[in-house]
Amino acid sequence: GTTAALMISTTAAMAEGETVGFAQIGSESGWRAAETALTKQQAEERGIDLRFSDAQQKQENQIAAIRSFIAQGIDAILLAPVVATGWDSVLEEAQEAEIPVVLLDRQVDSSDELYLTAVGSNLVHEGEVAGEWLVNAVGDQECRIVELQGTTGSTPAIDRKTGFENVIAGHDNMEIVRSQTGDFTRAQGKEVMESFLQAENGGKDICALYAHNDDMAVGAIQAIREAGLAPGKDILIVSIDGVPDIFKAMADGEANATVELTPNMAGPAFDALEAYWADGTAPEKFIQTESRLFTQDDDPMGEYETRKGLGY
Ligand code: GZL
Repeated sequence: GTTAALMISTTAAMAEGETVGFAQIGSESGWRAAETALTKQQAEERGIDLRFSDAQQKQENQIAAIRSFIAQGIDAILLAPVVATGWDSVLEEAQEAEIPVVLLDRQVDSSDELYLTAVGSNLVHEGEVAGEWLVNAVGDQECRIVELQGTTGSTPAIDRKTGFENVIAGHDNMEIVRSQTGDFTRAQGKEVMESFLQAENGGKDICALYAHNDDMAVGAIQAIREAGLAPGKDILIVSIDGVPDIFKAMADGEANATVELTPNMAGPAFDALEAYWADGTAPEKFIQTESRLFTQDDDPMGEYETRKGLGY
């Protein structure tokens, strides 16, 4: 009725004119670029003035950006923390300044008293979904697995490793024989995969690659092709994010599975902030987004067409 409509418009109006600082990690992956694009779009739609900082994947730059936002006296801070440790003091400074902080897509090891809420996926579950797919794909064959880890010390790298290992632990025919960080980028994913291929009989001894994100998988696919092997066939490929290019690779038979991570973390974050600004509502400390498995059976070309251009 009218009252409800009035309430909604009032709440939405509460966001009008608010200023939010976004301490973003960088643009290391297609997924990260999409998260940034969607955050800017959401701010625009809600009449929020967004101040944006790209830290080039350096924690010290994120901390400096937060201090600058505090000095500007803004109304809230969004932080995608590049690594889990080292945030206590700057989060305490934001708390002293009474500026709410919302974490996006990664976690921190600081007390949850130091931030309003965190919006993200269940990172351990993503690793488990990836592991379960590979267990089903491999059956009881021997499978030597190589792993491209995300950024060292980041919660996705830690938790996606844990989840995957939990699942394959019960299968003696499956073993991770090499594991190294590719820092979530295509370039480093390719470079590290080249070293894995050389170390593993030109890749002939590798059954599967588990990459903590699609961008490293796409880089690795190029390395596998250049080594004269068929990615997606000679070496199975499973990764996480659901960016357009992994669906393109699936459509070409060069990748096998991905676990989707929504790039829209800002929607739930701004909803929580609008409620908090309106009447001090304190949200749950963790707002979990969905994770869905996609394989070559899920119309990858259609998924590619749907996703490309969405800011990736
Ligand atoms: C995961 C997110 C990761 C993405 C990568 O929540 O932090 O960071 O999976 C990105 O693509 O680099």
